[in-house]
Amino acid sequence: MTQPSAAVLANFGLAGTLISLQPLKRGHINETYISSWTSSSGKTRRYVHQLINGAVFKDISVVMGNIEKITTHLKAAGERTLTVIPTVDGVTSVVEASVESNDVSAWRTYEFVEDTIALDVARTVQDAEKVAAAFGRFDRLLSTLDPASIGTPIPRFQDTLWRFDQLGEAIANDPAHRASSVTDEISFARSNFGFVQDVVAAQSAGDVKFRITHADPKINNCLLDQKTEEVVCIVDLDTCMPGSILWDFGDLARNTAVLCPEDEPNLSKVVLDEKMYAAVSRGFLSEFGPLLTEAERALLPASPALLALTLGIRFLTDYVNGDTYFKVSHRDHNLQRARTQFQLARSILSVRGELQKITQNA
Ligand code: GN1
Ligand code: MG
Repeated sequence: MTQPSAAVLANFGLAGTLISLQPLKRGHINETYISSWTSSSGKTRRYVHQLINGAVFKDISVVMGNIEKITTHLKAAGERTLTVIPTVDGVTSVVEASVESNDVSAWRTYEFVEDTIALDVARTVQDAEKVAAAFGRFDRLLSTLDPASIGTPIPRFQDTLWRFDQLGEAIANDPAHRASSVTDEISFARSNFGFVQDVVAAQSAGDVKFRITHADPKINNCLLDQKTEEVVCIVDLDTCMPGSILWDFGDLARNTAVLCPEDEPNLSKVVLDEKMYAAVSRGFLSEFGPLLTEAERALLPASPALLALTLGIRFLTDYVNGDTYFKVSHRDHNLQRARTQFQLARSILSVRGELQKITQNA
């Protein structure tokens, strides 16, 4: 881990004396630290410092430009959101000089959102409905911002057909000599190519709008008030980009309607919970329903399997590539994550008809 140096921190001109700097172990891409500062009157203020991973986010100015536009827009709508702390020179990030790579990684600072919790797994249907409504609301509020004004921080991010190509390339190059050990997983991915083609074709044929999406609507990217457990705000705005609403609904359902973590090793636990899925549908549609086109509404139930497959393929590709993209905590971590997502896709596809009915009735 690279922690922000005193020189990096000084750029943000934070008032008071630094009393602690702690890593926050969350997320697979960026590095996050929390700093505490006391003023002479004894008041403490906290900040979040994140090293934006330049290997993943090739153009940090796109990421930060999007975040400025989106947070300004949300604040104008009276919504709580993240607050970026600019540097004393008025820019929003500071290049990390010690990272040995051609990619430029950079630090940014946010105000710490105090007195909140984040859930990794929904405990109740109320949790799932509330979080889904918060993401639906986020997407709805951003529907009044021109999608053309928002950049694409990671090109082809949720382009599942392209993700298949990436997997094929990884297998052909096989840099870590792992491809022959994952033939079952590769076969599973490929056996779903037809399903993916059908959903992609239906999206292109139908009236699926170009919209601003969050593109990483994980349950723990929704902060809840520590006491009341009401939604406070949506965080992790790095992947916000123009795209399809199916990405957000699908990813939300894929992670919020499942009662185990994303790297659950016991695959018998990896199932889509229909009650949770119904709650996700109700919550999301309570906010975003009126904005959906008929084609979007009809395609929503296919999106959780699509997003589970996409993420599974991404984890598997990274495993074959030797773990160069996602952080891992053990050798087979990406493989385990891929298996979990594939098991989830299997579970979702086996109840596709049910999901159609549930979403229709939500
Ligand atoms: C990554 O780093 P984190 O946890 O916010 C990834 C998402 C995946 C997620 C899976 C930029 O997000 O796409 O859905 O892991 N972010 C990027 O947990 O690739
Ligand atoms: Mg993220």
